[in-house]
Amino acid sequence: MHQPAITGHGVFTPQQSITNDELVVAFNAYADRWNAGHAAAIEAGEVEPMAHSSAEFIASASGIEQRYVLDKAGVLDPARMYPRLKPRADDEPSIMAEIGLDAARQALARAGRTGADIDLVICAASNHERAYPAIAIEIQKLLGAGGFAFDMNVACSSATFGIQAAADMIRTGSVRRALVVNPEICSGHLEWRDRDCHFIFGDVATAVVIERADEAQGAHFVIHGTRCATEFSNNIRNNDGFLRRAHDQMDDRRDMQFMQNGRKVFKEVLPMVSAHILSNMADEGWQPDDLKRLWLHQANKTMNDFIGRKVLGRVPDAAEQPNILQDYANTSSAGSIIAFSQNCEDLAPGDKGVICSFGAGYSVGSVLVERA
Ligand code: CO8
Repeated sequence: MHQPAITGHGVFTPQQSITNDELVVAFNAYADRWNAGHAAAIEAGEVEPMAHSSAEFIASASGIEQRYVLDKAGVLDPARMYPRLKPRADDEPSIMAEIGLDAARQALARAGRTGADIDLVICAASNHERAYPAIAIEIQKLLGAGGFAFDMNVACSSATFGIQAAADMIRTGSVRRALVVNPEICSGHLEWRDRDCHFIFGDVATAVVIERADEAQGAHFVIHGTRCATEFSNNIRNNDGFLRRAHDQMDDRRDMQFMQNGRKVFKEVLPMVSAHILSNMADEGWQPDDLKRLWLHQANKTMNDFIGRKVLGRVPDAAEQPNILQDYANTSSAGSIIAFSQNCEDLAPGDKGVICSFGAGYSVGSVLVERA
C-alpha cells in the first residue's frame, strides 16, 4: 500500500460578491412586488403576505456576512432573483470546467505538477451542469491529463468523499496522481425568493492534488484515516432532475430548487458529525489533544462551534477551527477545502488536523491529515 498525501490545493473565488444588506434590499423589493401582485388574495385572507428578510437575522442565525457569486445582477434583480449565466456552446468550456480549471491550476502549481502528471480527475460537486459528457472528463482534456475521470455528487460531502476515493486508488496503486475538483455554482439552485434560505449559499471552486507522499515535490499533508458515512434523509432536498419533462413538471416549482428543514438538519446532523470525527480519530489512535486544526464544513457558525467543542472537549480557539463562511457563505462541498487551503500553511511538520464535511444525504466525510 502506498501512503497518499495532499500536495496541492487551490481556490477560485468569483469577482462579484453580495453583502447581507444588498441581499436583503433585493429580497424585500421582491417581497413587496409579490405582495402587491397578490394584494386581493392577501386582503381576502387566502394567502399570507411575504415577510421581509433581515440582515441582522442572517448574521446572527448563520454567521454569514457576504457571499461570492458568478452573477450578482441577476440575483439582485427583484424581477428575476436568480443568476444570468450565458449558456456555453458545445465547443466552449462549460462554466464548471472553467472555474474548476482555475482552482486546479493553482493546486497543480503548489504541488509542482502539470496536468500531464495527473491520471485521475474527479469532479465532485452538489450538482453538475449537464448530465454528460462528465465535467471531469472535460477538465481532464483541458488540463492535458491522462488516465480517466468521472463526476460524483454527495452534496456538501462531495469533496471529502472524492478525497477518500482518490486516496484509496493511490493507496492500491491503481492511479498515481489525482485531482479532486469541486466547482460549486450554488447560486444556480438556491431559491433566492425564499427568506428562510436565500442567504445560505455562494459560488466558488476548489481543488486538491493527491499523490504518493514519497513522490511529493514540496510541503504536503499525509492522509491518514479517511471515512465516509451516509444515512437517508429528506430534510435537505432538491427534486429537479432528468425526469422533469417526463413528469410534466417544467413549471416554476419551489421544490426544483434547494429546500431544507434547517432546524432538523441542525439537530440531526450535529451528533452524527462529532461521533464520526471521534471514531475516525480513535481508529487511528489519535486523541483530541493531537488535533492542531479542524477544517469543518462551512454551513453555520453555531454548528461549527458545537462540533469543535464536542471533538476537542473544550472551546476551540478561532485559529484552531478557522471559519470562512462569514466571507463565502455555505459553498457546499468546497467549504472545508477553502478553510483548509487558506489556513494550513502555518502548520509545522507533525501537526495534525481533520477536514470534515457534512450535509444532504445525510452525508459525513472526514480526512485526517498530518503536515509532513
Ligand atoms: N430574515 C428574518 N427572519 C427570518 C429569516 C430571514 N431571512 N429567515 C427565517 N426567519 C424567521 C423564521 O420565519 C422564524 O420565525 P418564527 O420563529 O416566527 O417561525 C425565525 O426567523 C427563526 O427561523 P429558523 O428556525 O429557520 O432559524 P434558525 O435559527 O434555525 O436558523 C438556519 C436558520 C441558519 C438555516 C439554521 O437552521 C441552519 O443553519 N441549519 C443547518 C443548515 C445546514 O447545515 N444545512 C446544510 C445544507 S447544505 C447541503 O447539504 C448542500 C446541499 C446542496 C447545495 C445546495 C446549493 C443551493
